[in-house]
Order: sequence, then structure tokens, then C-alpha cells
Amino acid sequence: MDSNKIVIIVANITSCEVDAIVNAANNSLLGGGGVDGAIHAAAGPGLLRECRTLNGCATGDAKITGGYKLPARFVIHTVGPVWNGGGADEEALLASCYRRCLEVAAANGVRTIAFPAISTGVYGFPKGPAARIALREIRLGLARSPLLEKVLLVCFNEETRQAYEEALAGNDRPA
Ligand code: AR6
Repeated sequence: MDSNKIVIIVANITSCEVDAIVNAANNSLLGGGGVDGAIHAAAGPGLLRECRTLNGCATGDAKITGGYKLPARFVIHTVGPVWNGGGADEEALLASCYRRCLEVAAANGVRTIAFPAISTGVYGFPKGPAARIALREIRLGLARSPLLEKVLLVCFNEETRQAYEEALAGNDRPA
């Protein structure tokens, strides 16, 4: 069953040995804080050089680069929505991030991929709803892409891990 391919881990995503790691970036794709800063620091300056050629990225979309000094071969950069209370299409935009990352991954032969909890840091998206959206889109993506063997949900804190565990068990509270 596809759910067996989804693994929740607590880790620094920069150390994940997968084909591709996902970056929760901003529209410029030129770096920032949080997971974006950690990925650029670990990948080295080659990543920023390649990002400069991409002309940024729309919210909800994704673009791929090399992984440079990272163990991952690729970085898939996506731009999550800033949480504004829920009335500005945030849920659809976050779903689009996961969907586009998985499409870009499939188009590049990616078999193993690691996601951070997109938008749930600086961008303020509530962790429970974000976890449910992530799981729903990843399950749909797994059903569409038989090549995908493993999807890591990488948590940087206990709250995020809890949100994923609850969403995966299906015993979470409704949004
Ligand atoms: N590994 C895994 N997860 C991490 C790591 C890491 N090394 N570092 C942070 N997280 P955030 P956003 C978690 O703020 O909310 C940047 O400045 C973090 O605990 O990195 O999408 C960009 O340039 C949280 O659960 O991303 C944008 O301007 C999750 O990653 C803006 O932040 C996302 O937190 C994007 O905000």
C-alpha cells in the first residue's frame, strides 16, 4: 500500500540521503532563513548561482536544481503561501506546492524525496491543516507516479512530528 512509502522522521533535511530534497523557498529563489538558509549553506555557492538563472518561482509552483554539496542529487524549490487567515487561497496553494514538487520529481526520475513542512515556519501556516494537505497530496502523487519509492516527511520539531502522526493515523481533528 502506498502509505508504506511515507516515512515521518525528525532530522535536518540537508543530511537526507535521497534523490531530491524539497526547499521551502520564497519567490526570489535567492535564499533566506529557515530550511532555505540551511539548504543553501550546506549546498554551497553553486546552488545560488543556478538559482539566479531561474527567474524566481510563483507561489504554489516548483523548480528543480542540482544538489551541489548536498547528499541529495537534486533540490526542488517550491514557494508556499504566507498564512493570512485562510481566506486567500492558502490551502489550495499549499496543495499545489506538494503536487508540483511531485510532478517535477517524476519528470526527473526521482525515486526518493524528502519534504520539509512547507509554509509552517516563518510563513505561519497552521501545522495540523498543513500536515493533512501534505499527506493528501503525497498519497495522490504516489498513486500517479509508480516510480516513487519513498517520501520522507522531515520534521524539525516535535509539534510537526505530532501533526503528521495524527494526520497519518487519520484520528486528527477536522480543520
Ligand atoms: N530541516 C528540516 N526542516 C527544517 C529545517 C531543516 N534544516 N530548518 C527549518 N525547518 P521555514 P516557510 C522546518 O520557516 O514557513 C525562508 O526564509 C521549520 O521548523 O523554513 O515555508 C524562505 O526564504 C518548519 O517546520 O519555511 C522564505 O522566505 C519548516 O521547516 C520563508 O522562510 C518550514 O519553515 C518560507 O517560510
